[in-house]
Order: sequence, then C-alpha cells, then structure tokens
Amino acid sequence: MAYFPDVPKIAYEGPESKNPLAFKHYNPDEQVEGRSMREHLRFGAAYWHVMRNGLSDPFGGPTALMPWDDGSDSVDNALKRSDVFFEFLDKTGIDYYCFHDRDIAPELDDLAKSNAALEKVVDRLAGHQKASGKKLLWGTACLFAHPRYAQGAGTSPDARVFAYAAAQVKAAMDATHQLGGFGYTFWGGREGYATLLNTDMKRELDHLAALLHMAVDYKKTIGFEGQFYIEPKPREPSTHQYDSDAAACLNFLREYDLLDHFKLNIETNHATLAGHTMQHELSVAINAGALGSIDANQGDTLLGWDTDEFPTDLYGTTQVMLKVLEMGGFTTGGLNFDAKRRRESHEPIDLFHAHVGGMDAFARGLKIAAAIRADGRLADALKSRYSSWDDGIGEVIEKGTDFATLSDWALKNGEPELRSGRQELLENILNEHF
Ligand code: XLS
Ligand code: NI
Ligand code: NI
Repeated sequence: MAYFPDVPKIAYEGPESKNPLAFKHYNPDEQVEGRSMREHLRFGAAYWHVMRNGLSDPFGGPTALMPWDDGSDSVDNALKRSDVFFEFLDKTGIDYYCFHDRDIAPELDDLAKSNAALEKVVDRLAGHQKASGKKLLWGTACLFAHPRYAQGAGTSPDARVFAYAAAQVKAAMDATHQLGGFGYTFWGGREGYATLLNTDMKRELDHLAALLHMAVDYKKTIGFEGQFYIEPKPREPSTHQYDSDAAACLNFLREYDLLDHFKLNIETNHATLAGHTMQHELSVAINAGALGSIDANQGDTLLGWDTDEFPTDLYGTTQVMLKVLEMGGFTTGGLNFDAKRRRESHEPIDLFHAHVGGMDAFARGLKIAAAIRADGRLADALKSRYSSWDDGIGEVIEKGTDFATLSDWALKNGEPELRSGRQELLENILNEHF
C-alpha cells in the first residue's frame, strides 16, 4: 500500500532541475575523493521526527497530518507506522535510520507489556530491513519522556528509577542488536539538574558511570558489536546537563574509565547551544579519536533553544564535511537527520521537502569540501602557520626540552617577529568555493 501516493522515488536530476521532488546534488553513486556520495554521507532518518513528531510546541498542540496513524497506543498502529516509515526510506533513498524504543513501540502500563510490544515491532522492522536493504544506524532508549524520569534516569535520586532505566536500556540494546545496529546512543535527556540544593552531583555521576559500565558488560554478554555513543547537549531539558559538550563528555568518560568503549554523536544545534561552533565540537571529538556519528540539523541564531531545523546552511554542511573528510570518513556512524519540520509545515509532503533539502545541502557541502581540499590553499596556509615547529627551536620543543634551554635560546635570539594570521584572506579563499 502506498501511504505517499503522490511521491515518486526521488531521483537525481542535477543542478538544473526545478523539480521539488528531485535531488539537484545528491547523486548516490557519484564518486568524490574515491568514494561514492552514499558511502561518504550515510544518511539516516530519525524515527521520532518522521513518524512521531506531531509538531506541537509549548504554546499549542500537534499540527502534523498523519492519515495513517489512528492515534492509539496499539501494537497494530505501531506496526503500521513501521510500514509507512519504510516507504518513506525507500522513496527518499535514505539508507539508514535511528530510533528510541518508545518511538517504534508503545510504552504500555507495565514493563513486561512494553517489552513484548517492542519485540513485536522489532520483528516487523527486521522484516522491512531484510526486504529493503535499509540498515539501523543506531538505537537508543527514551529515558526522558515518561514522568518517572522527571528527576533523571541514570542520575535519578531514586534507585528504583535507576533500575527501571537499566531494564529499559537492556531491552533497547537487545532490539538494536537484533536489528544489526551499527551503534547505540546514550543521550542523557534528564541527566542533569536544576538546583544543587537537592542534588548530590558526585553521587549522580557515579551512578551514571555505573549504568554505562553495565551497558559495556551487557554488550559483551549478548555479543553486540556496535559502537556506543554519548550525545552531548548543554541544556534543555535540565538547566545543567552533565553531558554538556564534547569536552565534558570526554572528561567524564576518561574519569570513569569508559573512554575505550564510547565515541561521541555530535549534533549541530547542541554544539551551538553550548556556545561552540559545530566545527569546534567535531574537532574536539576528532582530536580524541572519538568522533563516531553526527546528528545533522541546525539551530536558529535568533532563538535560544533546540529548534532541530533541517540543515540548509551550505557553510555549515561544508564545514561538517571538511571535518568528516579530514577524519577519513565515517566507520560506524553517519548523518542522522535529527531534524523536524516547522510547526507550519504540517503536510506529509513537507517531510520529503525537508529531507531532500537536507540531503542536497550535505551533498553540496561534500562537493565543496572536496574542492577546498583539492585546491589546497587553506591546508597550505595552516601548515605554514605552524612551520616554526617543523625545525629549529620548534622541533627541539616538540621533542622535549627544559626551561633552561629555552631561556638561553630566548636570550640569544631576541624578540620573535610575528606573522599575520591572515584570517580575512582565508575567509576570502573559502568564499571562492561557494
Ligand atoms: C535531543 C536529542 C535526541 C537524541 C536521541 O535533543 O538530540 O533526539 O538524538 O535521544
Ligand atoms: Ni540528537
Ligand atoms: Ni537535539
């Protein structure tokens, strides 16, 4: 059955096309730096946004039209949604997807029933994956929506809530494993606090680490070989989120001896909420050998919250792809569109416009990034800026020396002559590529 009867399979028609349901730049098999676009970009669709986001906001209810959805918590409704979702993946040509346990299956009135519902839907998803060749980029457990998690999950002050959360992670890991997921993500939605008057921060962080260590153990128990990710976000919902940015996550992982088991899933709008650029967050992760995957979206510079807009800013997608190419490409990760339509874009067709636009924006970003690398001037300028470290006293310092040696050197050589950083020139060179 066709749930999107007016939408054909989206094809590449090239930059001259005016067809809104065609790719102008994403040409899956086109080679860039020796790999196909499809392999470079590894696009994923977020089940929660595509199938479950009614587009409500704090001031008003849902607007999204979902004619296939009867609004019930039934397993049948959940199964039907999975059919709709795979038609969507087929028509957009998106190869991967991501979900929370509670997106794909309903949370029922006890855990055993919720687990049974999850298993039924996972079986259906497995069938869809087999028939279509689509793959699971990552799964996760929703440990933030239910009222029981209002004060945290892994960092709840209540041990019984912690235990419930652990049970949920176990079932979500089983589901991810069964579906051959390339990864499993931990976004600590409620892992943070609003006031220290009622919060024992040290104890909460110890508990969060314990949860993650149990997940590492369970991974071995079931033989799940996917990559674990932590997804940083600075605020929203909590005032203070423990996983506030890439550096905070890496420090937490290092402190609790978890660094070998986790990489980061960096989201653009979370980076900007943290007061960083996406390039900064990606660089911090890459420098630690820990960039795993990307939640591709963008924020609104005029708004201070997580607007999860579709990525359309070519500067942004280019900067992301420069980093991804620099790292040598994704291994387990990809570009998951953790993005939603505006509340005003309530028709099913808007889902297609949104994803097609995001895919084209990243395809252009990839092509521009490759052109910048082929041009080489930016890389040369960067190398030359640090050239004093390649020989002479720089080489001596990098190899390891002491204050006495450097003091002698400085006394002998006098005032260093500074070179310009050339920021404006470099920005001009970047702009030549747009
Ligand atoms: C919310 C997060 C969330 C994670 C998955 O802001 O981005 O959607 O990606 O739990
Ligand atoms: Ni996300
Ligand atoms: Ni987000």
